[in-house]
Amino acid sequence: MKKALITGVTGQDGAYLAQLLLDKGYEVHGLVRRSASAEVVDARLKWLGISDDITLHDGNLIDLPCLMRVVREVQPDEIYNLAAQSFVKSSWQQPILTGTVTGLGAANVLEAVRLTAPAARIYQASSSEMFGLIQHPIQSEQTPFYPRSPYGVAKLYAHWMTVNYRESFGIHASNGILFNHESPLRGIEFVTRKITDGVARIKLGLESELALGNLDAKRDWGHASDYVRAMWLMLQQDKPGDYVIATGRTASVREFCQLAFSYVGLDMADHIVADPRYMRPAEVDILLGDATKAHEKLGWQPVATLEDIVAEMVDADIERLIDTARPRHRLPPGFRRPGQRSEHRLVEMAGSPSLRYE
Ligand code: NAP
Ligand code: G4F
Repeated sequence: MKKALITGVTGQDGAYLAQLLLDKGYEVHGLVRRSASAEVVDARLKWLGISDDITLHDGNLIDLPCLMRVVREVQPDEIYNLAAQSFVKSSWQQPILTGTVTGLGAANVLEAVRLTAPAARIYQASSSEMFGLIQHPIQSEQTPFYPRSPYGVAKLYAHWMTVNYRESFGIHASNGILFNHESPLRGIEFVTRKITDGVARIKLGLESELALGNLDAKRDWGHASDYVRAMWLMLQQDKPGDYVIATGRTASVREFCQLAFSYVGLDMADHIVADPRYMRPAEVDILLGDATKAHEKLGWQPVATLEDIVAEMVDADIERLIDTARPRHRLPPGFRRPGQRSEHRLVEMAGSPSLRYE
């Protein structure tokens, strides 16, 4: 049985990847950082119904001895480094933390593997945010990088460290340059989930407005479940490499709003308000990926369309909010009734109105 270690297992991609690897028969281990809200830390894993199937290890990406201990104990065949401070807007407020976790943290993972399990294969979660101020209208593995945020700069350091460890030490380390990918498990602070949660609230009469920043920004949006399949495929190759993963279609935040509001029969013009708090000091205006290499070498293709993604996310948010509003006997945090995972998981994943990121 193959063993995989996922850092960032409690995040969107970590949860979908863990599910994929369990389905493939892997023994799945995850690194989890200590939280005072331990009862909600594995909410996404519970939502997918897999929290009991994963071995969780207490640890943090910035603690190299701890990473070495976990890697030595698990001796994984594959390591997926998904952990990061991943919210671009926060990276201007927390540039040093972002550099430490998202940049140096990746170097810690590479170093832990080099010192304790050099035969393990590594996936590094690189990002289309590294293209930033785009140097070519369609971005591929050959397109020069020009990051526009502390997050993008940190990811670029991690990207080149991964290339460097591959070339210096012969480690099987691959970078997945993933364009934006979304799902019902997306964090509430990212624009797509903020929109689908907002649309659901407006549809249910809980709110009337949705405040957003730059509606003209364009992104190449795919589905997280398609993109974690690409991660796995990269580590099944005889030789490591770097791959762009994208759909080849770009759409603006405005178009995403139109799709989401019209899906529930509403007109976005009646509800969207512009709020400068959500503008960024430097913007990535447009991203559009060319995943030809992944199509040809990995045999990877995305399945979900943007319309599919919008529909799934809006439906899930409506379901969560209805479930949250329904009065019932609440169980203590961390507990669930046997065989009744749906009730608890929906409460845990519902966006909190008080939790609003600028
Ligand atoms: P996410 O939902 O924000 O998950 C990030 C994960 O990292 C969470 O499990 C988080 O733990 C963990 N983490 C944060 N700081 C940590 C630390 N110091 N030590 C250990 N774990 C830590 O992100 P995602 O959307 O799944 O993305 C996965 C990876 O792909 C990230 O590296 C992201 O930057 C990259 N990426 C994402 C996209 C996208 O569109 N989603 C595109 C390109 C690249 P907590 O649960 O405790 O917060
Ligand atoms: O959803 P976003 O916050 O994602 P962003 O910045 O593109 O980053 C995501 O994708 C990267 C891959 O390219 C990942 F590496 C990264 O970890 C993350 O997953 O913002 C998307 C766009 C931006 O242009 C932003 O300015 O939406 C625009 N936007 C407009 N109004 C907003 C809002 N973004 C947020 N979060 N909130 C708004 O109210």
